[in-house]
Amino acid sequence: MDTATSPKTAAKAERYEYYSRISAENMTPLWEVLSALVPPHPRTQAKPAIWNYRQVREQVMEAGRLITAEEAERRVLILENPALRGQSCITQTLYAGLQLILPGEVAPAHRHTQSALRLVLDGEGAYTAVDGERTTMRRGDFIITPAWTWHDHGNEGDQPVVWLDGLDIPIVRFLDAGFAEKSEDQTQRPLRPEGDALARYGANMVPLDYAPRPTDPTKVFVYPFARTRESLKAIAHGAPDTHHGFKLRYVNPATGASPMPTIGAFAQHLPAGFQTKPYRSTDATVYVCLEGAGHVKVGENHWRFEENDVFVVPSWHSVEVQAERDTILFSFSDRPVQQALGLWREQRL
Ligand code: GTQ
Repeated sequence: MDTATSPKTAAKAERYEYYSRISAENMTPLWEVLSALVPPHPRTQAKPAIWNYRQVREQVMEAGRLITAEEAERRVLILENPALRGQSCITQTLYAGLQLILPGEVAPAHRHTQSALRLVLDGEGAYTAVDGERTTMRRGDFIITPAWTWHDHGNEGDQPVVWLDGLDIPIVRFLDAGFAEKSEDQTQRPLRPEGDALARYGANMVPLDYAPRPTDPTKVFVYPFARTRESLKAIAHGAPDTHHGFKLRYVNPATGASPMPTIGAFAQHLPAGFQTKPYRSTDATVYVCLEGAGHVKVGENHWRFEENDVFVVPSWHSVEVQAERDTILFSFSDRPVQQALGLWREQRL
């Protein structure tokens, strides 16, 4: 039979002719896209990826010879998911980048509705200031810049300092809710001495009249690595969780909620030789190795990682980690958003 005139082909031709007519009215048939719109399980476009710090460090330093922090406003190399190039994101919902600040430089004060986290990776002597309080940036420190808080960074030491930025830029862009402004002052005048917020809100106590609303940003904006590390080591007795090792979640100590409404953050200790069982969850997660080294399997990808390497586990991709040595991993994801919306799922495989 001549296929060009078969009833099936004729019906298709009629449909396509119909699609092109309704397209003129900005309409399109659901039945052609339904299974993609309502998939049986997440089918992310994002791909697993790793950035080896040793390989990219020199390129980060090269940026320091090409542009000043002041001219750039923020001198950052964005880590783009290889399947989402040009979109400035490491997962569908999160942005990550490596920020460099050289001795004597300042990254001028600004604020925006995007929330940010910093994870200090390399070098000493930099500070970041959040709403009038400075904090010295030490390796492994987890520092946050809640939405709409003024922040500037500076380096008063003698070494280049690099940290990982994590922001909810894609979420805020998706919602078309982004605002930003630059301060008239390059650097904020300190309003309180360093350590004030941690002493007031981060020592299992709060000021007498402190009654935060659920949407108020956390007052604690630095989680020093020394404390995190001490906690991770102190809980490393008995059997580690089969899928996570010894893993803790960062919280706003006043509320128990995630430090930022859009980004959840975690730290985990995997004892030398430990191997996690495969695990997956709907929150695509960015991992950073703070201590140790090992191998990670993400979906079908196998990589070796060492200190300061960054890898991304897309939504619903299984992850397995094997620690060569005592290993500490930091990670962050959009989990609080998914949990607030009742969407978050996980599976121990
Ligand atoms: O340090 O304020 O990586 O505003 C991207 C946007 C860092 C920052 C980024 C920002 C910042």
